[in-house]
Amino acid sequence: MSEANKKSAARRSSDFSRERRVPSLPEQSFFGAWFTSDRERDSIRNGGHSGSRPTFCSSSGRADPAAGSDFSEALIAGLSAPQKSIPSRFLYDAAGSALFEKITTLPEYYPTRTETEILRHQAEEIAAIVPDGAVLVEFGSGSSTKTELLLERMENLHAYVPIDISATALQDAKARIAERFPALRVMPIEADFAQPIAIPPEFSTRPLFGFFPGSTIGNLRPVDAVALLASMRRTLGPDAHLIIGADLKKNVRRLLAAYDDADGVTAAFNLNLLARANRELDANFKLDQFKHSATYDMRNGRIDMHLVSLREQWVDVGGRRFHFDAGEQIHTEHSHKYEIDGFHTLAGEAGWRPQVVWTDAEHLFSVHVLVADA
Ligand code: AVJ
Repeated sequence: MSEANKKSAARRSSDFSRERRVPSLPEQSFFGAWFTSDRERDSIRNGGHSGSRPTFCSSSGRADPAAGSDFSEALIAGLSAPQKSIPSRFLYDAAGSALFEKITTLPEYYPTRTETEILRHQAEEIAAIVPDGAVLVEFGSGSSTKTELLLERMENLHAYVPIDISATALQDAKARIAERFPALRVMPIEADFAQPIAIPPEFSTRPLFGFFPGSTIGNLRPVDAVALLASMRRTLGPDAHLIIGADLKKNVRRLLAAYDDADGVTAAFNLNLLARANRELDANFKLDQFKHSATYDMRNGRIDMHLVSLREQWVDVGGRRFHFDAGEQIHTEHSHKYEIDGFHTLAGEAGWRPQVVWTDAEHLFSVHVLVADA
């Protein structure tokens, strides 16, 4: 059987199928960047709060404390452009994060549930790939809920390094994980994972495993996704692995339902951007004069979320007036969907090689193990 046929046979054959595996690389990492940031007793604060900010949010779904300061600037810039837009990272203030949590429990929103199922089913196999003494580094760890499924099986892990922009999320996660896994070192890093991160040198000589679940990678345009994956590869060093979740292409009706649920939770999540502008920036959006819309862009393989103006209107934001035509749209989020091969191509452009990929029985979602190219 050709390699391609073997692959498609594996894809058809069974639930949670393993699709491809290449031999593992040596286990030592030789990451050379020395850790120089300030170091606190149980958390490291590491860059990320200055300079340009990314156009996406952390997978934690937590509020980004630094985001409020540039919300005004980003909103005014976004509403001034011919095609109006608001960067998706602003979806996650406290109210938005709570709404996102609610989305993850909706019957229509399959990604969280399906990825969790895949991780639960494959935890043993994932743990078998991770050698004794390795360090697990999670990008945008949030509450670290999915991580516990892996930690349960990784008995000889040296340390867990959760990276998140929210200090509170890190503290809560650390406390819970330290209690549940008393032998495990937990060394949180408070940082924006979109920025380069320095792994403490005491860990950087060990086998490093990145973990980036949630299909957050899908919120980036492909060029930005490649840049982030390349940056993670630099953070983790030459012999690293990366365990990453990517949402798959599927029936369009199913995709649209996931982003426009019957209870209107996703609509509320999207409209919260305008409510947030009213709360924080002295804006006067009338929430009943805009509606949520989710469409699937076939050519780019992505869901686009918009807020649509229901009539011609003017809105004040921080002392400026913005005009909206009836039917005019504000773009608020991309959520890219991949084929397995397409995702491998993307990872390859960032210097990662596929080692193994798992999907669920319905082929809704994929979890990949990637290995850094030499
Ligand atoms: C958690 C950012 C990956 O794109 O599916 C959910 C965000 N947006 N419903 C996604 C989201 C609308 C979610 N991510």
